[in-house]
Amino acid sequence: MSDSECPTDRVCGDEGVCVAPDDEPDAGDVDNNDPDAGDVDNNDPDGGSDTLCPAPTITPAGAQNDSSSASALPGSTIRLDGRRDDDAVVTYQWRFVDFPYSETIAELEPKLVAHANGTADFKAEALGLYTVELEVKDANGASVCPPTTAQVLVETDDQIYVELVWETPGQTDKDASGPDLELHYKHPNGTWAQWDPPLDIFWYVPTADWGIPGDSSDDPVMRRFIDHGPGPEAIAHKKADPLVYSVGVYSYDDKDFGPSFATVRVYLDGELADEVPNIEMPETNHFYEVLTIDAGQQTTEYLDNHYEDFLEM
Ligand SMILES: [Ca+2]
Ligand SMILES: [Ca+2]
Repeated sequence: MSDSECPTDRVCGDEGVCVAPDDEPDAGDVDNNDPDAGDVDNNDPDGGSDTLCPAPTITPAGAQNDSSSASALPGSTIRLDGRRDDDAVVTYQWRFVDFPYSETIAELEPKLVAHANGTADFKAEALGLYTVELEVKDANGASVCPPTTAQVLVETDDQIYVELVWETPGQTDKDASGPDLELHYKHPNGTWAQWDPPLDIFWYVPTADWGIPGDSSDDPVMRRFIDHGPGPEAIAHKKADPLVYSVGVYSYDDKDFGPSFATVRVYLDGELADEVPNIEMPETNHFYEVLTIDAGQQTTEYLDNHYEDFLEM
């Protein structure tokens, strides 16, 4: 197509579409009508706002998804894809607008690894909603599309799921290896931190054969543990006998950073059932009995017991 094929008041635009002369590309104009820039009220007869400014897709690793929302299990690697169908030279800028505990523990923002081709990935450890925003910019740094978002809800259907996160105000160097807290989950017949019989689940006893012997579907599992903040550590009990289990937090090593402040969340059948925020863990060897979980009643009850010099490990 050429200008002569267009009506008298139109010219042939870059995409072979007749456009008003004013709509010709205008470098640096953010709110532009540049058909190459893929703006939403563009002149692309194919409805180019969809192909040039697509919402990113969000997909747990190993799954299939072509939409901008998904659900995933904790610990999943999440792949974002904002690639465009055209060959315009653009850069892709991603940022989290929301993630679990974002209002209280900023350090829990996952590391988002962006690739030049318009994909990105991150690991979603904590349960909850993650929202990522994508901005596509041209060579001049101008936005070529309105920001778009993608969301993934990290959830589980375990009967009991306990999550521990923590922050340490005295740790000013956020890159340093911060204090090490431990999540504990104890059978009613167990003793804290004893591993024989294995009735307290923590990093040293990450799983045990509870319930029906030889049947692993009713065993508790330490899903994640980590030797520094901010966590999360998590224990999953997919199918629990109708007993009363206890949750504890131990300060294994404060690493001379002073008190840490822990939050414990309890999910029952996938729903947030209880949260104990802002638990002060003053120093190494401090133990806190947080609460009990009645798996028969599906209820929780606070213990709120602090112990100094509790364990000699
Ligand atoms: Ca730990
Ligand atoms: Ca078992």
